[in-house]
Amino acid sequence: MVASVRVVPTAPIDGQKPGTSGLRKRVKVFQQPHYTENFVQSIFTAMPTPGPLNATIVVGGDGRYFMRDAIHTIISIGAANGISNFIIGKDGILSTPAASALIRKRQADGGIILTASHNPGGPQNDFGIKYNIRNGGPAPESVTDAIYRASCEISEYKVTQLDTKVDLSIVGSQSFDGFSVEIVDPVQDYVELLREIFDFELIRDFRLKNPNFKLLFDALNGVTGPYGKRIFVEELGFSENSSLEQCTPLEDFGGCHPDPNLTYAHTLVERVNREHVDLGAASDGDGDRNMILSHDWFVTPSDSVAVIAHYATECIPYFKSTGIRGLARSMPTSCAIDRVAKAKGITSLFEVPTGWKFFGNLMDAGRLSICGEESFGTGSDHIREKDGIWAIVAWLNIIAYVSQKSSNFSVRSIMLDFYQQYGRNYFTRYDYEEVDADGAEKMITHLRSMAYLEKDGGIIGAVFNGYEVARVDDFEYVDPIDNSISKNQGLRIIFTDSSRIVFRLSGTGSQGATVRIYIERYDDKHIDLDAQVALKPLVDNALNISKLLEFTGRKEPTVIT
Ligand code: VG1
Ligand code: CO
Repeated sequence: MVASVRVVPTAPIDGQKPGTSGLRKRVKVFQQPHYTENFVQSIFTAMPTPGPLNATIVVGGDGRYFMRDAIHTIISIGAANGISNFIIGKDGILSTPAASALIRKRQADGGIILTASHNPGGPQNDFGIKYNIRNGGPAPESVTDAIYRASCEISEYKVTQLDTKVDLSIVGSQSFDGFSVEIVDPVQDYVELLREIFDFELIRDFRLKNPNFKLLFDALNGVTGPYGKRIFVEELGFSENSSLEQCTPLEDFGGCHPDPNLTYAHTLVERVNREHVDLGAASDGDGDRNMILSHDWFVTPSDSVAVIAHYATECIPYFKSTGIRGLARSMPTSCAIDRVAKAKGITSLFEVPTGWKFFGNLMDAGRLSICGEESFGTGSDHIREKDGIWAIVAWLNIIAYVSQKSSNFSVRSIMLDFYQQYGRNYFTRYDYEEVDADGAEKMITHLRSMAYLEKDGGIIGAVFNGYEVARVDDFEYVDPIDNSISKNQGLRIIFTDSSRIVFRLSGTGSQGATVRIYIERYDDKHIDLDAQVALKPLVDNALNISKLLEFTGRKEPTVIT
């Protein structure tokens, strides 16, 4: 136990409730006196049994502004609460998937990840703190609720007084009075893991046989730069000059929004089109998201996970050996993966609320191998977070495999083949960012009242633009492993042809409210329409039924995916 511990009196601070993925606020909020300290102490207070005494935790983040300060606070408060061993990425750097992998590999008791993911960084922007449990995944709601309760009751926190500051820049072990700190290479263990999962040899071979194949990876100045360089260039042999973009992690992500979608990653999209890139890819600030595209196709994340599931046991060594234990998606994600499950006779198929934390229990129980979210999240049970680089390498592995059998191995041909077999789930998402929180709440209340009306008829049976409403509900999930219940996870309007519209408020924004509308329609006859054209009548229905303009004053979405 640490000798020099000081107790600092404090009082609860409002609003320290973790959202979809940790506590995310403006940096300025975290910098307020006691703010970060209170929350970090609340994590240790609520840490699942046996608690922090003599525990080992992994700490690291996406390199954003304020991360180093937060790491020193975590060491100080953690050691004072009994943590005996901190495993920290060099310079504090760990991508979210690498942190998850490290927690698992080193059998740590948990981890703290410093990131606000795809939210912009820098002094005027966002910071975030997320607690992960010993399986390497985001804490479930029972734990995040306990953290929140602790933050509402806090009256003091403990700090350690150190003679020398921990040096984050030197790989190796450092001993302090009562605890130790181990600084690790953030990339090494992660690369070793991917080497075991994928057929690197096949991809290298493919690259040699197809020297004109162009890969372009954009880290959006986030944490994945060093990972991308190591894997795409050093391991797989792609050219550093032409294949990497924005691969140096910056504290403010170069002023960009490190969110891999068509709006915020537009420089990548433009380069992919201009240079006729065969596989364009990006990941977000903390490296758990991914976007896949080519000069003639954009792969929706819902399709991406379905395609990976389709090919997994044919060509990805990890799944060849484990088989597919089950598949899953978040509720708003399109049902493309359900069709793969059906065709392959996979009965273990789950629809969970938004947020990766809901997949962890299923994986731990051996009932889930591959899963995804429409929000550019794809992953598997190799770790307990979504994994951006994993998804990109999965695509390379699949392309290399397809190229052995056919000369049509472009992203576009792979997608069209997939639709030929399964039909197409057209999908789009409209985001309205930073809308007035009050208006957004009122809109949800309006929609919810329709769900309750269902019992009395309500809009059931009403026809909008030719689509007849079959059902309206508010998604509720009962975890099949621990029976915990999550209510109010999204309003769904489901039509008789299985088309649907889903409404949710974001749980990761830091300012006002973000309204998300998800729209989906299945078609097995016309598979190569433009998605926005195919979905236009449903988009109109969504706007009409929700009265979005009336409640929020917004005419246009901020982002369309
Ligand atoms: C969003 C996405 C969700 C994702 C979450 C965290 O949440 O919709 O699918 O799991 O971000 O991703 P929300 O509540 O804003 O819709 V990340 O890359 O921020 O860890
Ligand atoms: Co992220």
